[in-house]
Amino acid sequence: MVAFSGSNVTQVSAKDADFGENARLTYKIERASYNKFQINSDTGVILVTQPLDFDKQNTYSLQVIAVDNGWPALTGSAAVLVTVVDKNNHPPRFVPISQHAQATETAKLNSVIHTLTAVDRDALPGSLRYSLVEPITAVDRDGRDVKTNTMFKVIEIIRLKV
Ligand SMILES: [Ca+2]
Ligand SMILES: [Ca+2]
Repeated sequence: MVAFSGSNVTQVSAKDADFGENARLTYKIERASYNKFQINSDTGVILVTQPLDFDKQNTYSLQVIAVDNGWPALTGSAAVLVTVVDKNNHPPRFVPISQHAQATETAKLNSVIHTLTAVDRDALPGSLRYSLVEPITAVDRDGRDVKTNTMFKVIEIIRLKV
């Protein structure tokens, strides 16, 4: 999950068996990792204050306390474990993005000429699917674009010669 600043995560509440000011509670985060969360001191609503990224860290442990307004003030505490839910927020990437493969002109049909690997921080290894994007373009040995029709003509000429 990528949660944006201000998103509600959860709400904690505490009970106080006293009355009046002795039961009026203020909520605080006593201990948290990375300062990514804030608690509304009156309501106990916990907010995300910085973006979360499952692929970097997928759980956060918070220690929250409720303090009453009595004298002396008394506190109660609770642990809140925040689990980040993954979203597909990273595109697949080829490394490097430009690659070179060689194939001999006598390469047999279906022989392997190159293996590409892409990485995606959301995906499990081996779970990506690959496909060629049409049109596939070609250049001749002088660097000129080869049109499909031209290619057919060349093949026809060779056949005629044979
Ligand atoms: Ca992805
Ligand atoms: Ca993700």
